[in-house]
Amino acid sequence: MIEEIEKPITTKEANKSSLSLTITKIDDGVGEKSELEEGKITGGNSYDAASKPMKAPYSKHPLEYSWTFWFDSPSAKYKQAAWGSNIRPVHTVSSVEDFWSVYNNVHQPSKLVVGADFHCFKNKIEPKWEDPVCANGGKWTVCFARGKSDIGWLYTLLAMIGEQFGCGDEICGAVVNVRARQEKISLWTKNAANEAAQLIIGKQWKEFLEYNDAIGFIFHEDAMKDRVAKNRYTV
Ligand code: MGP
Repeated sequence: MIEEIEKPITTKEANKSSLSLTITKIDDGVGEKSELEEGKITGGNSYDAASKPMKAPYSKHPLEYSWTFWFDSPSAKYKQAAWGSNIRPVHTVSSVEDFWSVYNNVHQPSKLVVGADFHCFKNKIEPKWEDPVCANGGKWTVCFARGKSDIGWLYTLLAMIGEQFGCGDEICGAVVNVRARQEKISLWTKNAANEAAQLIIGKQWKEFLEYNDAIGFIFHEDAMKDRVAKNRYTV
């Protein structure tokens, strides 16, 4: 038997139906055994495989897009001359079930080593300014104290893969940067000049995260020229 259940994230999240995802639990057949022990009539020899009830075929719940997780190891990074030469794709997920199996088996940001960058981008988009899809884009950034971004990271992932953003096609992906004093989550988008789309995404993201401070949007083309680029939009 296949039973659909809602995976609880936190008690608070129970009210956030927009961020909940469905996972599938497969009955292991123990329930059938106990029913037989209670003496229910099964239509003949209960050990006859042919008389067993048919099991529904198991199918995963596909995501709108496939998503690739990338990791940038800090230990190797600081030995490299070229930025990004050590960013590696680690997993690609295409279903709700795949997402949870990866999420449940990788460290949350609070457990990552200082200097780590962990990315989740639409498949085939590299988490770099140089990627053709990102080249004219930009990013919104939210900041958390060290060890405090785990829930924000999860809510960001769920909002992205669950297609919760009004202009979902604009989204490239998200990255969490773990630094000594803070953890930053950035949401990368495609067309930085499309102010209306960016403002919709920025406002929605703050709502999903219940983040009350102002957040800023930086154009990648500005970041390429200036290490401390100015925000072009603020919400
Ligand atoms: P950052 O990692 O976005 O900022 O960029 P952060 O986290 O404030 O800095 P950090 O020192 O704590 O990591 C830092 C620098 O990395 C930039 O100024 C660039 O030199 C380089 N860099 C960052 N990104 C995202 C890119 C990129 O996509 N392409 C290239 N070529 N360099 C990048």
